[in-house]
Order: sequence, then structure tokens, then C-alpha cells
Amino acid sequence: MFTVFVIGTAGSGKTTFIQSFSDFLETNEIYSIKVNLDPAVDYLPYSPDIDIRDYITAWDIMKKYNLGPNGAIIAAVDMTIKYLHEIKEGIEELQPGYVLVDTPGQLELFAFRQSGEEIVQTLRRERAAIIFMIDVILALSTQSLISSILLAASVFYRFNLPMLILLNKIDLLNEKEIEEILDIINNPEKLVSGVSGKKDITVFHESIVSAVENFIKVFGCYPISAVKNQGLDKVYISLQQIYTGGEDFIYFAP
Ligand SMILES: Nc1nc2c(ncn2[C@@H]2O[C@H](COP(=O)(O)OP(=O)(O)OP(=O)(O)O)[C@@H](O)[C@H]2O)c(=O)[nH]1
Ligand SMILES: [Mg+2]
Repeated sequence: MFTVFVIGTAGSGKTTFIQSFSDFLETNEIYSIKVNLDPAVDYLPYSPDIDIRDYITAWDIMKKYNLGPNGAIIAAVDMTIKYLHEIKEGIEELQPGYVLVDTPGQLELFAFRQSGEEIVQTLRRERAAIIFMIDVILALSTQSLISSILLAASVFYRFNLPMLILLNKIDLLNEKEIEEILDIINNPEKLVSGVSGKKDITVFHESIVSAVENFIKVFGCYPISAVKNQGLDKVYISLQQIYTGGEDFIYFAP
């Protein structure tokens, strides 16, 4: 069983990716299940095999405790802990090859809280990985790409699991923009030159940028379109490498 947690910024396409990647796996005759851990989602394009909303919804918590939307999501994520063992048993009964886990939109409410870590550590069994989803439109400038990768890095430090970074929605880019993104992904050292052209560059900036460069080299950054099913095969190949190679894979990736 391979558990893949899909984490990323709000609206980056986590839910859409879960739908399209599970279709991709099905086409390749791999049995996967979809687990929704977003207590605030209203509509899902897929029907989840396991759904936190069967136990708890942000909407009910808002009403019951008179909380605002963010407070309700925080409370709902914290309360998820109570149902974790039931959720875990439900997953194990289904005996899937892949478990695709959808997480709440507001990444910080899940990834940077103790309860998020407990959820990931309890639900993972055997191998696990994180897919970090970035909306490519928000990463078009070098600076924005660097900020997004730094966010991915802080999620890595939280969970310490192998990670793939996905730049989603490439169908919204023109050819030149795609080429520029691919150029950086294939030669991440260009990030340094991309930023050092700015006149206020400092040694501190350069060291951050070179850390980002190394991060991309180790984990890999994959342009995809969850809507148009582009790039999913490469994501699958890398996930399989993590699955079969183990978590040590992160230290040996090209
Ligand atoms: N053009 C394009 N739109 C996409 C793609 N993937 C997702 N979207 C759109 O982006 C919007 C957000 O997609 P979701 O899948 O709900 O994103 P999410 O990260 O789950 O959102 P939250 O859970 O609310 O944070 C929707 O309107 C999707 O149709 C893509 O590959 N291309
Ligand atoms: Mg979602």
C-alpha cells in the first residue's frame, strides 16, 4: 500500500489532480482509493471512498461553536484525530495499491499544525510520499517560483517524507512560458542568475536561491495539467521509484 498525501496552496488543483490521477491509475489497472480529508469542501468531482465529512464538517462546527470559517477548519482538523483509527481501518479493509489523500485548501491549517502531522503519521502505512501542488500561474516569475518552492521545503521539514513538486495548470500557459519553466526545472542553477540580475541581491538571497536549486534537483519538479491529463505518466514513474526504492530514494534521486 502506497499512501500519497496531496498538499498545496488553496485552489492549486489538489482535488482535480486526485480525480485525474486516480483515473490514470485505473487505466493502468492499479487499484487506488480516494480519501477526502477536507472538512470544508462543498463539491468534489470524485466520489471519495473515505470522507472526513461523514464524521465532521467545518459547516457543522461553525454553527455549533459559533466560529468563523478558518477557526472551524482548524477545529475540524484537530477533531479529525478522534476518527483516525476508524479511517485507517476503513482504508486497510479496502486493500488498495495506492491511497490518494486530499487535504484542506488552506495548507497552513493542515500542514503547519501538530494535528496535521499526527494525521499523516497515523494514516501512512508502509511507504508514503507527499505531492506538493503549486499553481503554475502563481509561479511564473522567478521570485514567485522560489517562494513556492520554499513553501514546499517547509512542508518537507514538517513531514520528512519524499516529495514531488507539481506545477499544475500548464494548459493555461503559452509555449514560450512553458519553455521558460522547463528551462529552469532542467537547469535550476538558472534560478540564481534569474534573481542575481536584480540590483538588491545579497549573499543571503543567493544562499536561499541555491538551497531552492538543490531542493528542485533532489525532489524533482513536474509540470502537469490535472484538467488535460498532461504529465501524469512522469509523476507516476517517479512515485513508483519512491514506492519501490523506499524513502531513501530522496537521497539518491538525480
Ligand atoms: N486550467 C486548469 N484549471 C485547473 C487545473 N486543475 C484544477 N483547475 C481548476 O482550478 C480550480 C481549483 O481546483 P481544485 O481542484 O478545487 O483545487 P484545490 O487545490 O483542491 O482547491 P482547494 O481544496 O479549495 O484549496 C478549479 O476551478 C479547477 O477546475 C488544470 O490543470 N488546469
Ligand atoms: Mg480541494
